[in-house]
Amino acid sequence: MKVISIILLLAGFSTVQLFDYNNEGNSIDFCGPECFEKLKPLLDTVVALKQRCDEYGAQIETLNQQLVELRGMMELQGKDDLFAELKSDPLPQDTPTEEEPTPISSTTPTSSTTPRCSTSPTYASLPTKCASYEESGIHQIQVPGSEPFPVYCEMVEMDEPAWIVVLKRTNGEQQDFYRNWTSYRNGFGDLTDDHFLGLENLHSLTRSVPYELLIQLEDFSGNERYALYSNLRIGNEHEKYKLRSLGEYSGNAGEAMSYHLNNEFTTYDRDNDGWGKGSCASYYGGAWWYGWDANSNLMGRYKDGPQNDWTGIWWFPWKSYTSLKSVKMMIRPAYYTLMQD
Ligand SMILES: [Ca+2]
Repeated sequence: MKVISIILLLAGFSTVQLFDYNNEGNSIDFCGPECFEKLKPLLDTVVALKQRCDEYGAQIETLNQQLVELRGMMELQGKDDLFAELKSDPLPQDTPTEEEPTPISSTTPTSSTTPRCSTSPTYASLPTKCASYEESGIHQIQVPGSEPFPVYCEMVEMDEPAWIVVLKRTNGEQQDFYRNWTSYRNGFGDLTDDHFLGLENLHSLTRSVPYELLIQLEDFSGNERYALYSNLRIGNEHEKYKLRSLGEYSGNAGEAMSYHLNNEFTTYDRDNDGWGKGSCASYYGGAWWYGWDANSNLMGRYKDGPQNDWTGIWWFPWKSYTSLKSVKMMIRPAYYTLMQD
């Protein structure tokens, strides 16, 4: 096979050598000065094209740098907006209110604290999240498009936004968690004690903005673990409150939720699990996003000690089926963690 090599030398390509190769691989003269004169216009064109390519390359590099800078500005701007929204009462002013603003009744649970920017909470001024409150306690929040509802806001770190407590299990004295679909849809329990916020509220909250999920676990020896998920999302009732998203896991409890991802919620009277021969809710004594099996069971029956019983409250990667003493599931908008990255 013949190969033609063109070597462009210094001084404006004043000297050009063209070579060919014989069958033994040795180079031989192929084109002399006369040939060069004929090929020079072609070579000039090649040189001009090369210069234009270099210019385009420089322009592309410049545009890439500008793109990187713009992306950085957009990210900073986005974080500034999120931070401002996080620090303020966020209900849009154009949120429709069919009724005159109505003060929360005196029978509604309240705490000793009030929102920073509100002296008389009304439907039109209710915060959408616990971050607007500065102390732990029961507060009213409202998601645009939904009725207000009370939640327990918990400050885990004093310099961080509070969390909404979704599930709290600390004892077996007051609340039975082996409940039906309606009960889990609407929520139950005492917000200051063991309770579940309700699947409908959980859906309303997590559909509005990205929420992170913090799960705290404690065994009967006082050891504590946690699991943090970056993006929790729960489907609506038509979707049987499917566990639609978890995001990324971090923590020291072990990862025990991803098994349940995309599973629908199951109670003893609504079998939506993947086990064809029975109900996981009945088998595990609780309610959860069961699949064919389970890898966690935080709504199981409360046990008075560290029993090896799969109907209890357990987190398999940490303690297998051994019952836990207390568990909490809490959520808050993922803004804060995003701003720390
Ligand atoms: Ca089943």
